[in-house]
Amino acid sequence: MLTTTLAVALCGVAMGPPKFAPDWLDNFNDGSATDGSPVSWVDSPAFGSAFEVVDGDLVVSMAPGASVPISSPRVGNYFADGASVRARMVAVNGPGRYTVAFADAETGIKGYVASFSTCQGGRVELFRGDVIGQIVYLGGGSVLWPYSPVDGDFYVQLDVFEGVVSARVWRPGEAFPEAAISAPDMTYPDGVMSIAIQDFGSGASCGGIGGTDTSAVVRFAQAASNPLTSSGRGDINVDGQQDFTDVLAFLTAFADMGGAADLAEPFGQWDFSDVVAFLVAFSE
Ligand SMILES: [Ca+2]
Ligand SMILES: [Ca+2]
Ligand SMILES: [Ca+2]
Repeated sequence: MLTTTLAVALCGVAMGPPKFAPDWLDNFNDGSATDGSPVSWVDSPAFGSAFEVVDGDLVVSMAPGASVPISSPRVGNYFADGASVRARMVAVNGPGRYTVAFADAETGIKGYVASFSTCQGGRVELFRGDVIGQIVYLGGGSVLWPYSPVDGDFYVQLDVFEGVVSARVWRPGEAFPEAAISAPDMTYPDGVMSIAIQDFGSGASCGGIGGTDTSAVVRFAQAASNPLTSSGRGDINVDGQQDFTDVLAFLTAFADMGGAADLAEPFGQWDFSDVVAFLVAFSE
């Protein structure tokens, strides 16, 4: 009887419909971006790219001698019907543009780009690419923060679903924001996720000391076939996921009176309001 039940159960598992789940999240903690675990990062067909994993983060930099000051590694996992793509990163040696994109697998151009740049103290923009050299501007705006992208970690997210494309940017510790820019556009519903950074060279238009050494430190990147709506506030150990290791990390930081656990006023004090803030964030 038990054997029969087990056999039926196993049979049910084996014969169930295949569940294709292209969703992925790579936090680079395994030290490699090209090992297929969980995904493999490759060069964009459109731009040069230079990237390596350093201390559990993906460092994206300019390829030496790049004719176009853009570097764009990507993941070939294909999304057929929209995607939500996100990265948490740090801008290094701006001025520049730091983006996540969703574009076709063949050219790497046809699709959308959500950009955060050092212009105007932090500017969010949304673009559509059609062919090389032809970029359609879908919208932009300054971020109402008292800082620029060069001051620390930020999240940038692009959503492409059901004829609407949107971009948003927020900081660790902040609630998941409304889209900063939304545009009706249904030109490219499918594609793959990429990260792209652009060096602004002299930086004349956007401030900064120039040079061509812009890079981005990417804490994690992910792509999902449904909209990503969590803020990541409960992700204390910055691996892109909220799980029990974050609870342990919070408790450890709380006991040590570390900044990672000082989540609520009064700052500089570790009390029950910090615990409540963590639990609220963790339940998102
Ligand atoms: Ca890996
Ligand atoms: Ca985590
Ligand atoms: Ca506190």
